[in-house]
Amino acid sequence: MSRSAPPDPHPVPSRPARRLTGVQPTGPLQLGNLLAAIKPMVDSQDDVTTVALVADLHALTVEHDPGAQADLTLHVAAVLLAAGLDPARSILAVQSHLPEHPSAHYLLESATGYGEAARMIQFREKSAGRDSVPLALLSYPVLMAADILLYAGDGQLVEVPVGEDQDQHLELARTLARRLNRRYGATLGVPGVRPFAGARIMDLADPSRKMDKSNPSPAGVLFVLDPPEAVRRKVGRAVTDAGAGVGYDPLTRPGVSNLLEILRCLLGRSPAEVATAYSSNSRLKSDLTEAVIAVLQPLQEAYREIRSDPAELRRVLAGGADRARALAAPTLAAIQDAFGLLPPG
Ligand code: AQP
Repeated sequence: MSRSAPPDPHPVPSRPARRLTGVQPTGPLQLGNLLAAIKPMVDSQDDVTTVALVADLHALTVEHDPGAQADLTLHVAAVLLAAGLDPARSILAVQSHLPEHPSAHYLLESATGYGEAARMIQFREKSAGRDSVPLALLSYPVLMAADILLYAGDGQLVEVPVGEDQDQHLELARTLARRLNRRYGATLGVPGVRPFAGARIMDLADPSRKMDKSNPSPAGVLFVLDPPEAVRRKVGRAVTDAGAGVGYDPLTRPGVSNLLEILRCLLGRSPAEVATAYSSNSRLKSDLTEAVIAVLQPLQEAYREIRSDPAELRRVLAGGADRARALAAPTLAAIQDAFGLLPPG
């Protein structure tokens, strides 16, 4: 007789109800951010409640320039809007404008074990061999859990556009919700948390590493504000691999496969399908250049217009913070109540 598994007390609902996208203002945004995180978010804003956070608190886990931080935050917000995020349909807010985030972070930290945080694979990898490790590097997954629970603490399924390397961090949000319920009698819903990994765009000059906005050698990084000449130069010099013709195989031909991957994201087709249209790398590069420029030019025009009216941008962000707070504040109040804190007033 087969024994069936006990039913999951917190089954994951099948339809995503919210999408939470955080973009860190750690540098000028690049094509990987746009194609894998921002575009899917913009395209789905009619289907799911979309919360886009300029994750400036997360940006502090790496060295940063205080003199440039506020402008980078405005840059990220303006790119999101220029890419089509509609502040009337979606919520766009700056993480540090919402004291709910650090408040929830601290409370969740007090329910997280040191060993539990230190065992996270990302922490072990990022801290390995360093003399000095900021405490924030240890605790940022708890801040991520706070971000998630604040918008999904009613048990909704929330989608977070991160790669599988973040699975452990996403699961932490569920673990902490369960723990707060069990240990402190909270009544948080345990959210379903689903990563959605879009394409992974690699560096044009070194296709073994991810395209990255804070790469100190940006020759292989296509920034969303790059002018057409820069796009032509960077794509023209992109590393391709030895081998006849154009074929898609990320393992043996990472350079050309990356170019196909970018082109298929821009055209909405499969990389193999795109590959069949080309017999030479130079044709592929020139079509890719034009496709990138065609996507970036209208975005850059919209971006310039948005940045030309700083007061309006600040007004949009203030409105977004109000709307974000309406979702986040009740969850924070429930967590504070579970910890037995005296309510104000
Ligand atoms: N190369 C990439 N390919 C696909 N997706 C990418 N993302 C970033 N780079 C690529 C996705 O963009 C979203 C926002 O990223 P982030 O700003 O939160 O942090 P990140 O992943 O660390 O981005 P960068 O550009 O690589 O910047 P830094 O320099 O800060 O490390 C995320 O959904 C991310 O997966």
